[in-house]
Amino acid sequence: MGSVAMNAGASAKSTHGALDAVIIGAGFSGMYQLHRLRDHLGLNVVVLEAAAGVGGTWYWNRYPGARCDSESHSYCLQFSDDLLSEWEWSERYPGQPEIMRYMNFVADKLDLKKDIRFETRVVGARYDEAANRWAVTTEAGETLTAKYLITAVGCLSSANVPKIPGLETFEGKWYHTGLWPHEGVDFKGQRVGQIGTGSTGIQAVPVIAKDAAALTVFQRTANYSVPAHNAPLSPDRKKELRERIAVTRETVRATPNGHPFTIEDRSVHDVGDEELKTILERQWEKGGLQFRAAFRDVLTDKTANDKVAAFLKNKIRSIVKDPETAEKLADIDHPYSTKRPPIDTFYFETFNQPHVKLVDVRADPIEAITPTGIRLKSGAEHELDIIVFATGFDAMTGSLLRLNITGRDGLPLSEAWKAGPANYLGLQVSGFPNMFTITGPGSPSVLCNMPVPIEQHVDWITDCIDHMRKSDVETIEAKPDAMERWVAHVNDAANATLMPQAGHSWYLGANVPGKPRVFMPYAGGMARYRGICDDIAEKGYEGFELRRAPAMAK
Ligand code: N01
Repeated sequence: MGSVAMNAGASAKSTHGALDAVIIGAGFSGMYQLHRLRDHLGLNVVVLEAAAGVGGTWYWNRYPGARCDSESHSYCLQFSDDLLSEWEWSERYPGQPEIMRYMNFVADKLDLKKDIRFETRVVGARYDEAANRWAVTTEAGETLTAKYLITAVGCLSSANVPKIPGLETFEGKWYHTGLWPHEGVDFKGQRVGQIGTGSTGIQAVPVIAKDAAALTVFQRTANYSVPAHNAPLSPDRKKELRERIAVTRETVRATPNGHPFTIEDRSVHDVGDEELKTILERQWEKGGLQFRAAFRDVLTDKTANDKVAAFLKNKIRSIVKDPETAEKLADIDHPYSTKRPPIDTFYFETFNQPHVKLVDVRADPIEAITPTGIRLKSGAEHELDIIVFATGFDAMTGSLLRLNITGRDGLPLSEAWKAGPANYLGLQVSGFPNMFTITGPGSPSVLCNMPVPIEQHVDWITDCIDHMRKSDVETIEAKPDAMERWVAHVNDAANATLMPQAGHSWYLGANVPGKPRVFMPYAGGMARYRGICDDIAEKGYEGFELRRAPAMAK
C-alpha cells in the first residue's frame, strides 16, 4: 500500500468553480471519497455536511456509553500506511470521543476540511437531464450543480423517534440517542426511563444507571448480548498490532464481515455438548462479535443456532439475580445474530442494582406519554424526569429519502422505492444517472465492520469515474434488468441465512411503521461482494449503461 497524497499546508477555504462532484456527508465515506476524487483524480469536489464537524454518525451519537463494536485496530481506514502508523488507539473498542479524534486526525492529515461545507444541510437534489448535471439545494436556499452526486450519508443517521401519543405533553426532558446534546445530559438524582434495548440501549443502560436515581428500562424485544471485555490496549498489544498492520488489512478484506478475525470452518454439529460448552465459554471469555465466529453455521442452521442461543440465554439467567427479571431478559424470540448482535459492558449485571428495573412492554405496551411519565396499556404509570429514546433509526433508506432526490423526468427516489429499495450493487438506481450511493441498501454495509465496505465502495466509484473520464463517457446508469437481477440476488442471499426470521428487525425495515418489509443489506458476504463488483467493472461495467453524450429528454 502506498502513502497518502496530501495537500499539506493549504488551510484556506477552496473557492469552487464548476464542480465535478457533490458529496453529501462527512463521515468515513464522504471524507475518503473526497480524498480519492480530489487528490487522486484531480476533480473539483465539495462535501456538504449538516453537522458542524466531521464524524458522520459519531458526531450525533454521543449518548452515554457510545462505543464501537468493531475492534479499534480494524475500525479505521486501511488504505494508507501513513494514516495507520501515525495513529494509535488506546482501547480494544474505541469510544465515541476517541473516534471523533481519529476522524479529525484523518480530516486534518488529508487536508479535507477546506473542501467540506459544514452546517450545510441538503434538502433536495434534482437531475437535470439536458445539462447532465445534478442540482443540489441546501437548507439556506443555495443551489450547487455538479456532474456526479455521491451520497455518503451513512446507513444509520435518520433517528427514529416513535410516535407515541402525548410526547409533546411531557414536562420532563427527552432525548434520542442518535441526536444527543453536545453538552451532555446530567442524570444525577433523576428518574430516567429508557425505551429500547438494541445495541445502543444495551451500551447506555450501565452508564446511565451510574448517575440516575432510578432507571426503568422499557423492553419490547429481549436481546442477546455478549461481553465486550473492553480494556486499554497494553504496550505489548499495541506493538503487536503495529507489526501486524498488513495482516489486519488482509484479514478485513478477506472475511465475510470485514472484521479482523476469521470464522472457523466447523459446524456446531461436529462437536458434542460438553465440547460445545467449552468452546462457547472460551468465546464468551474472549468477548465481542467474534463470539459467533467459533462455528460456520450459526447463521444458517436453525438447530445449530438454537444450541448457541440456549447457551446465551443461560448466561443471562446466571448473571441476573431476580428470577422474574432474568426470565424477561432471556425470553428472546429470534435466533441469535439474526438481529445485529450487541456487545456490552455489564448490561445484564446492571439489573442487579436495586434502582434499575425492567418493564416488559411486549406484554404490556406503552399506551401514552403523560406530563409526568409513561403509561402502559394496563394503566400502570411510571413517573419519570427524563426519557431516553434508544429506539434506533429509519435505517439504510431513511437518510437517503430525506434528501428529496429526483431523477430523470422528475422521478422522486421515494416513488422509485415505494415498494422498498431497488438498485444495482447497492450503488446505483435506474433513472438516477451519475448518482452513486456509498453503502446503499443492497450492499453489505451494516453487516460489516463499516470502514471496510466504505473503502471498497469509494474505490470502486473512483475507478468508475476515472474510467468514464478516460473513455469520454458522460453518464453511467444502472440498467433496469440488472437492477431486478440484483434485487433477486440480495433476497436469495438473505434467505440463505436465518436473518429474515427476525420479523421485527430493522434490517427488514420492520422498526418503522409503514416502511416496506424488504431485507435491505446484502448478506452474501463482503469478500464475495467485492469479487462481484470487480468482475462487473472488468467486464466494462456490465449491467450499467454508459453513454458518451448526455441523454436528451425523451
Ligand atoms: O437501534 P435498534 P439501536 N416502543 O433499532 C426498540 C448500530 N450501532 O440504536 O426490537 C418500544 O437496534 C426496539 O424494539 P424492537 C448497530 O448496527 C452500532 O440500538 O423493534 N420499543 C429496540 O429494542 C445497531 O444495530 C454501534 O421490538 C421500541 C430498540 O428500540 C444499529 O446501530 C452501537 C419502539 C431499537 O434498537 C441500531 O441500534 C450502537 C417503540 N415504539 C448502535 N421503537 C456500534 O458499536 C423501537 N423500540 C458500532
